[in-house]
Amino acid sequence: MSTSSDRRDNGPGGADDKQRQLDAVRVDLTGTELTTNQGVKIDHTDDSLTVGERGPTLLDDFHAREKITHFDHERIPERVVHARGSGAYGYFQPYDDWLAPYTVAEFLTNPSVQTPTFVRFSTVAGSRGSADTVRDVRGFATKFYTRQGNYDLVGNNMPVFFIQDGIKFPDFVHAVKPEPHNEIPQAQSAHDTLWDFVAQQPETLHMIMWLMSDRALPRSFRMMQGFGVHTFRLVNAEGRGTFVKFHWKPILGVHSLVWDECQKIAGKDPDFNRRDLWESIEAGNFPEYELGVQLVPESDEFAFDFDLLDATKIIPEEQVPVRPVGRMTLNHNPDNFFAETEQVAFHTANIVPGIDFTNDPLLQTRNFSYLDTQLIRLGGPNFPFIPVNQAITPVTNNQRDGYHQTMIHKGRTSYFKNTLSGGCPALGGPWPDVFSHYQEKVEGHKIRKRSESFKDFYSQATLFWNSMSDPEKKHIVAAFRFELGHVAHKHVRQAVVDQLNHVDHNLAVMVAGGIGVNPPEREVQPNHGRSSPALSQLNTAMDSAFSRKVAILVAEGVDGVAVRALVDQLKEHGAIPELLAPHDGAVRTADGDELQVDAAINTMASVLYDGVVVPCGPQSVQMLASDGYAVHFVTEAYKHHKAVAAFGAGVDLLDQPWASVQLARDDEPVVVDQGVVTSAKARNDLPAEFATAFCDALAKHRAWERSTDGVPA
Ligand code: HDE
Repeated sequence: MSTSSDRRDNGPGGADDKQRQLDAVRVDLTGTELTTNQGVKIDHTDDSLTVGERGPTLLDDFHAREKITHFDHERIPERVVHARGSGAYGYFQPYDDWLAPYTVAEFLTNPSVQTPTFVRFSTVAGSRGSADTVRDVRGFATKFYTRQGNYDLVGNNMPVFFIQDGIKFPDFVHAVKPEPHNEIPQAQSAHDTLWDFVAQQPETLHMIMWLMSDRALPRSFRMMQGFGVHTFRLVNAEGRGTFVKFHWKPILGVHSLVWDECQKIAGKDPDFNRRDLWESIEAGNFPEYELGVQLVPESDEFAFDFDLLDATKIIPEEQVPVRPVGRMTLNHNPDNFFAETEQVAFHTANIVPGIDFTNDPLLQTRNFSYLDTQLIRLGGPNFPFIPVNQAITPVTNNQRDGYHQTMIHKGRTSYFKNTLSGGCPALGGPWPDVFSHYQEKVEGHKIRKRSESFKDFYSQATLFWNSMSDPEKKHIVAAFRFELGHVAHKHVRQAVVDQLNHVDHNLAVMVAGGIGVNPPEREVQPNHGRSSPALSQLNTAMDSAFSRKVAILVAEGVDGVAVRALVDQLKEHGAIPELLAPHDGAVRTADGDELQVDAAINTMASVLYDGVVVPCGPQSVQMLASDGYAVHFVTEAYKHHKAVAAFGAGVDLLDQPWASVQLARDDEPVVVDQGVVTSAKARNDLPAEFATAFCDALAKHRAWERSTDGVPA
């Protein structure tokens, strides 16, 4: 478990600077006695002060009034978007100084500096209490507590956005949120208003392709990418700018759940992603992400067939490679959800010397919105001094007073220029010690007009579609059919299909086939045929079973010798095995000893694991075969293309009419077919290759080649 006392301490100017600062406000009530908010000790908090035993409660009861009043005011408004989130502290460290010619931002260029960070991951549409595994974009917001002040990279797990100009944001959000008359549906995009908006606003289509893809269903916050989305600017010591796109790449690769699984997890464990983040950090399996940048010299501003300022476009990685800058490790859970994760306030305009904005109209609106939103959410202008938001650098200015002021500024001046306080706080300088806005030359007329260079809505939606593997395409078509199948208005379904026909004719026809509308007769324009392999999740890292959860189903008479060996081998590969049985407690093995169980099968579900193993033991397998939860567990894992394994008599449980894989028979030591690993051996004869082959299947995440359409869900 990581606690404030056991984390690494690398002295001032390092990864723990923020934790040291927070230590000053952390409160531990162990060994204390109950007091009021005024510090008065009390000996009774269960009964109000009344007149007689059955009489009215008295106003004199200051303790009851204080307690109830505080309770009445415990809630603050949830975020208007990204209300549901989970956070963690960590640090970022650059690999080397190769970015130094491009930016004066020290945290990106000084490899000896570990910059503390706080990251909040979120869904977008749902309320604070909604489920984690909904189809949605995920927020990936990082606060860097740098030695030059706070820098916030407020990104998402998708590299583009729904709209090009922030003025449309309220319309988009109103359309995707629960409908206003009945507040249905919660945290779902599958409803009329969102798709009505999409059909009327074709600029949404590229992002909609991402939203219908597996990217919208992350297996874990530890297994998803992050993107700054906008083109930002790096600025070097000479004041020269370079366009930049920021990318986070998870070291564990980018992996997703399947839709059927997501819907079930939403009931079985609505905190699935939050729990995974929390437990991984507690277990020391620290999430890690590599920060990379795509750089474009200002002279190439117009070298692309799209506008760099258009947030509905990516720069394909094959065109401009993502160059690694450094790594972020998340190693510390918050102590208090409200104080830290709920009160953290991100703002796109929190930038430091060496980083600057561009004129992306979406970014420009965000630079207004985030400060504004914190004022209502956190109740006044002093939110930067809430501990999680506080910079690790001194904050010295003449801003004063306001709700919840906690500092006591001494002296009689709070204005600039003064002579009475020696002119302090004084102006700093020169650049790059102080922030200085990038000197971009801008001229023009005041107009309300979208640039012509923003008007290609379809090419990159097509690029995304073309870049998908067959299973990914299949998932996208199924997603469109599910979503539009929940749209009551036929004309809206038709209008979306007609829009999809601009992306790809076959896609539109396939979607139309599932939702009872007319397939478009002919293509609007031929598919350009270009693709970007980096967009497919099939090209992600698939080399490790690290932190994958494995259920081993056991019952009385199980082969304890092999199970114990397997547990050790799985742990050596970094996987997390858990023993599930028809009942909690312990089971007696074939050898008569006891095996402790982690949970009863019917309190868990296959959807909460990455893989499942059915061990030998004829009696054990017979019991599992007659337990509907156990049979369903294995069937469902198979259906969801997960790593499935069995040995000895356990193989019988996989011998089902719907299972179209080859299973180990007679004396075969290990057979691997479509992510299903079986062995006819048991006890001490079970070869070590069994665990290795199973972990390879886990590392591949899913066996998409397995056909599972006919398997019961
Ligand atoms: Fe946000 N967004 N956003 N957004 N956004 C908020 O700020 C907004 C956009 C993103 O974990 C709000 O503190 C506007 C793009 C994340 O606390 C609000 C526009 C991207 C988070 C807001 C956008 C994001 C937010 C709500 C269009 C990806 C959660 C609460 C111009 C690059 C941060 C809050 C956290 C939160 C406004 C578009 C990401 C209202 C007006 C594009 C990750 O200020």
